[in-house]
This record gives sequence, C-alpha cells and structure tokens, in this order.
Amino acid sequence: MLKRERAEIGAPQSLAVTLEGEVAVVTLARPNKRNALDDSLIHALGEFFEDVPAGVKAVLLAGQGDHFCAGLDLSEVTECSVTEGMFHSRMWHRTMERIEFCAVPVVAVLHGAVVGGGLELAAASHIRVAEEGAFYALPEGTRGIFVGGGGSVRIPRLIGTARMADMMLTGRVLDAAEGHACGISQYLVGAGQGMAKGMELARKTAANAPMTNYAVIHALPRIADAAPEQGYMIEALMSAIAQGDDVAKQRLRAFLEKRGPKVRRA
Ligand code: 1HE
Repeated sequence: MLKRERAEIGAPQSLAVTLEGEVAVVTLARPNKRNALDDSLIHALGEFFEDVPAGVKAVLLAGQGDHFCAGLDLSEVTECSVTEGMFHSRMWHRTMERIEFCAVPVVAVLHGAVVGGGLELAAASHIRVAEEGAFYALPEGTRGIFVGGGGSVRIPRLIGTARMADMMLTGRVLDAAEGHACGISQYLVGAGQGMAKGMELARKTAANAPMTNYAVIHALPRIADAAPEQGYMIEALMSAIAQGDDVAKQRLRAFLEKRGPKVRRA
C-alpha cells in the first residue's frame, strides 16, 4: 500500500494528507481549536481539491481529535468590515465548489461536532458517513451571523429549507440519528467505525469508471437543478459520452461474457 506524507506534496500543518493506495486521506488537523476553519485551512483545502494529486481516485475527508469541525474560526472575523465579510464568504465558496466539483468522489467521516462551516464543508462532500456521537448545529443564528460557505444552497438540498431554518432560528442541535433520518448522512456507524467505513466506501468509488464518477459529481447535481427538458438533454449527452468510453465497453462486455459482477440483494 502506497502511503506518503503530505509534506511530499506540500501543505500547511493544519491539513494532514496521506495517500493510501488510490485514496487520499485529508484530515483537518487543528484539534486544539476543534478543527475550526481559519483562512489558511480554507486555502489549503481549496488548493488540494483544485489539483488532486495524479493517481488519486477518491478522497476521505476527516477531522482529528474529538470533533469533525467547529466551523468558521470565529477569532478571524470579529473585526471584519462588510466588504471583507463579502470577500471572505466568496473565498469559502471557491473552496467548497472545488470540493463539490472535484475530479473524484469525496467521502466525509463525521464525528463529534459538525457545526456551522463544518456542516457546510460536510455538505460539499458527496458521501457522508456519521458516527453515532456526531451532532449537527448551525450556531450562526446565535452568533448574530449567517452561513457563508455555501450552506444556504447545499444544506437545504440535504435536509430541506424548513429544517435548516429551524436549526438557525432556534439553535436546534440534531443528534447523529436525527441527522441521518433527515438526510445529512447516507451511512450511520458506531463510535470509532467511521474511518473504516469511509475507507471501504472511498475504495468502492475509486473502482468505478472515471467517467461514471465524473458524471455523478458534475452532471447529476446540475441536472437536478435544471428544468426537466434541459435535464433530459444533459442526461442523454452524458449517458452517450459515458457509454462511448472504452472502460464502459469493457465492463459491459465482461458482464455479458459472465465475467462481470452481478447485483446482489442487500
Ligand atoms: C474555536 C471554535 C471556533 C472552538 N472558532 N475557536 N462555530 C461555533 O459557533 C462553534 C463554537 N464551538 C463550540 O461550540 C465548541 O467549541 C464545540 C462544541 C465545537 C467543542 O466543544 P469543546 O468543549 O470540545 O471545546 P471548547 O473548549 O469549546 O474549545 C476548545 C478550543 O477551541 C477553545 O480555545 P482555547 O484557546 O480556549 O483552548 C475554543 O475557543 C476553540 N474553538 N470552536 C474559534 N469555531 C463561512 S461562515 C461559517 C459560519 C460558522 O461556522 S458560525 C459557527 C462557528
């Protein structure tokens, strides 16, 4: 198994990156600050996801210590002007878009606090695995601010606008089971099992045809946002492109020649 330290590929201390075969494990590494996202960490995430190292086919995103992420580093914005606040939010948007529209699937492992910008970060990932101790909140309401990392677009897609409004207006905290039931996580596992499950899923996605992963990451959310008649056209184009790829042809032939995997009951 190939395992390299991020130092070889260049990143600040608050972001640890190791390569495990075809999966890059990207870890928020400010446990003393509960992985609060300061500018340097947001930049580092943006740089990593803008240019995922060659050979990486999936990313596992996690947080060091007892929590996934405490959201925005509040110490950095207390003196912000309106203009600085605007640019700050747009800077977060760039990073979150690089994650959502990354070249490869991103699996986030959620444990402990997944709050504010931490939930925005989780929402920009493609698959979320939650451990049973995870909890979700949007304390922006109680802090006198608003989400600024794309959360108002992505979080309602997961849990609906009404639930998000409730979390922001009342400070409601969802536990892992509630978060799972309302669509934050696709997988719910026991305490300490998140990384193993996340790695298993990341490896599964890494084994897909690259064009299928590309279509799911780039075409699916855009089709979902499009008017149906445009969605059907984008789907037809994407479908024809994916089918035309050599990898798809080989996989289809393998199934017909009894060499490909069958779908099994869950
Ligand atoms: C922080 C941050 C932070 C912790 N910015 N420093 N996010 C929030 O409003 C969540 C604020 N954090 C918390 O509610 C709690 O820290 C936790 C529930 C996440 C964890 O509690 P706990 O008891 O494990 O840790 P702690 O003792 O509260 O915090 C440990 C240290 O981390 C402490 O610093 P220290 O120097 O006193 O040791 C905390 O001050 C520090 N810390 N969270 C800065 N967020 C793009 S817009 C996004 C908008 C938002 O994300 S708003 C939500 C912000």
